Amino acid sequence: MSDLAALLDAAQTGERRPLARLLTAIESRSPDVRPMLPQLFAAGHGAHLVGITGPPGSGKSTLVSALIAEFRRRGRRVGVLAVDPSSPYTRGAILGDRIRMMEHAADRDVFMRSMAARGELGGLAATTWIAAAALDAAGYDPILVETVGAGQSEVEIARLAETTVVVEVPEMGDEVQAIKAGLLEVADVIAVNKGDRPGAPRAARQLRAMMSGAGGRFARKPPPIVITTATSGEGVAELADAIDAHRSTARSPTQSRERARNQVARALADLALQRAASAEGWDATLDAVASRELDPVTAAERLFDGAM
Ligand SMILES: Nc1nc2c(ncn2[C@@H]2O[C@H](COP(=O)(O)OP(=O)(O)OP(=O)(O)O)[C@@H](O)[C@H]2O)c(=O)[nH]1
Ligand SMILES: [Mg+2]
Repeated sequence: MSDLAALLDAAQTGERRPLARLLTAIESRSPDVRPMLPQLFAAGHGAHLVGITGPPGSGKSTLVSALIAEFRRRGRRVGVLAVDPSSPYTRGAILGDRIRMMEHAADRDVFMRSMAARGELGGLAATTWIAAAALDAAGYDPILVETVGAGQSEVEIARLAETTVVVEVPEMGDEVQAIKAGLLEVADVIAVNKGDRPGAPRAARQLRAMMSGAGGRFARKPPPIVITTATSGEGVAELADAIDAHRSTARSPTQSRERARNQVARALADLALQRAASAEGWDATLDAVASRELDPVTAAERLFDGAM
């Protein structure tokens, strides 16, 4: 990874290959990346980082593709990261995404990248964050991050995004409803996709009632709900408007600080674990906890304080 500045300059003009190599280094957690981080973050232009999440098959990739088209019409250069925490080995979903977004493959002002899971969840969130920083430094804005599935990692990645779009579909079974509740808490904008289905307006009304219910768990201002049909593009301009409108809210001092806190907390947890795991006494400590001679909290305290 010779010259980061030259690489970023080239990327600004639509030269995607060096940027693709940088993302490979980030994804594989190359030791070359760490020394670049200060320069990478300093080179950022302040791109809007948008998370797109929701139940499997709700149309996230189709919607991302439609959003790319909409933002391109608005003269923006668009970066896309498709993150798949659930399947480190099978790349089926990601291949599907590639095909779905293929219509933008020839556009030099669109950069798309699939990121597969490597290692633990927290690591994936951190890697995604650095990849987004690289796209920001390369002049893409907005950066759309699609996460597949519905679990802990989605919520974690959503917490790093400035604006989180949760994609729902009408006529969901109870099972999906349960997943939904957790995701709705992180929603800044809700897209009720598959708007061509008859249940869409009703689903939107139900969600609205649920989100604005007095004394409910959603104490904050309810997010806007937009009905979209990703396959035809209907409602996608409104969705892009809602995303753009949320940008300034996301950048209030309180929210910026909250995000900074999450990023630093994540990095700190990774660092503590990394240091402790390479310290002397790690194996002995694990053995002591396994044999119940030591409780895990005391063990962690001792490792953190370097006392093992
Ligand atoms: N009728 C209808 N079908 C849609 C719409 N949007 C997406 N689909 C279809 O829904 C299916 C799933 O779409 P994807 O975009 O792959 O959904 P996804 O949420 O990215 O799926 P995963 O990444 O696997 O979780 C595809 O067959 C799409 O063509 C829509 O607005 N209306
Ligand atoms: Mg998808």
